[in-house]
Amino acid sequence: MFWNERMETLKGKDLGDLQLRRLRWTVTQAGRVPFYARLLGDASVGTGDIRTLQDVAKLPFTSKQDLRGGYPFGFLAVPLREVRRIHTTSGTTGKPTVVGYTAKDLSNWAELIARNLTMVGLGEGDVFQNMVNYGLFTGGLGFHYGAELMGLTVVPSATGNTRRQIEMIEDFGVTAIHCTPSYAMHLAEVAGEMGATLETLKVGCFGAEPWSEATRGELERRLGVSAFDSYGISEMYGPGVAMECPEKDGLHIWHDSYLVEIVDPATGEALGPGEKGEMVITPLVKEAMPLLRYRTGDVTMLMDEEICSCGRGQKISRILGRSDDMLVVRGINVFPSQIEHVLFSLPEVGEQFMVYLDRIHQLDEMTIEVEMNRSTFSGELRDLHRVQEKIASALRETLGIRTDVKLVEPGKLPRFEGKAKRVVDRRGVLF
Ligand code: DLL
Repeated sequence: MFWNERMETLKGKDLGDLQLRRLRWTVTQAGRVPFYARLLGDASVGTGDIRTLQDVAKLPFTSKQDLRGGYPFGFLAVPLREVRRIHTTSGTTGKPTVVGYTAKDLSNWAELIARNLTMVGLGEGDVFQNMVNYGLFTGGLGFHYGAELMGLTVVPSATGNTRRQIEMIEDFGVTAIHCTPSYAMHLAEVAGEMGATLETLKVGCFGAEPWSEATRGELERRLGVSAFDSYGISEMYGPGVAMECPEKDGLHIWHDSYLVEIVDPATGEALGPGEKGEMVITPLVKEAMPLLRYRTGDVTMLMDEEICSCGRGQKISRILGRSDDMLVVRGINVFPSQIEHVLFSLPEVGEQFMVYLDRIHQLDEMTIEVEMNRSTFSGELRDLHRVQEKIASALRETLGIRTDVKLVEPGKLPRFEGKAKRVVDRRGVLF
């Protein structure tokens, strides 16, 4: 099922020509931003130097730091009066990044979301409950307008009051939900407590944070949905950069709107399909805030094209973590998503976990608090020791490091409505 079949299935020379034309347009548009005018001038690169798609490598990278330096409106390529809406990133340190949208940007964006939702089998007659923040976060309004455009009935329930969310799903006959995967786990837990069967649900769109195949299995079983991974980032439009099709084997990039490269995070050298690295994105149709080769910090890889049975093009694998919040524990690189995958593959594990990093006697120590499920919790004490040992050894096998596993009562750890913050790194802090 396609929203824009021609664009979604464009291939070969037709796609290459379109991307090149749009890349050249983006370079011209970026030249209206003083930051880029200077950078392109210093590198003596202009639109005329972009003759093939490979010439993208001549362009400078843009970092999050660069965008921060332009706060608030330094990266706008149009006058503020042409900006119809502003979103910001949820940045936890320093000033957020401001993202502007022209009227055309907003309609481009809504179309990309409509493609996402059509691809996962939704259409007129579906009732879509959008359980993410509706403010400056791009997930709320972004999905909202895309869903309306394609004729879904939208329930803009936003976040909070999980019992009420569940009542609405049942009372309104909701067929599809959108939220973070960690909130979806919480929803499943509360639905279980309420004895709600959520019978009408069929599709779950989950994104905005890393999650694993094990979590997909849990969510599909407990919510009775088919669960799809949705990727986006505010610096582009927000969600609507890439999403899984019913094959659930990689996320299709909306290739007419985003040019994706995977690079070695240390050297910036291009990597080929199958090689893990940092995703660098150049948006091809952004008017208000064009960007050149934006370093997303997200680690993934390009998958072999031309093999998807759905007919769409280029795919990336699910996001493995961030190049910058990758944890380095006793010299070993650990992605929180690996921990999640191990934990949620074990039947004794409940809903939530937290990771704490400390430095004790100059050594990194990783403590993982893991909620048990109800039946493990009510079992024998000696079984608990066995479960603890089992978890620690599964983690050691995958991560290659020893961890201190602490089992906690179901319901004890924090729940998150938006993105989960499961890692607390206390190594730099003096107590
Ligand atoms: O999270 C946009 C979004 C909203 C995506 C709703 C999907 C659904 P930001 O707040 O700017 O934007 O955060 C972007 O979140 O660089 C990734 O590190 C992470 N992220 C987003 N989607 C995924 C995903 C929105 N599917 C940052 N898997 C990105 C893993 C994801 N990480």
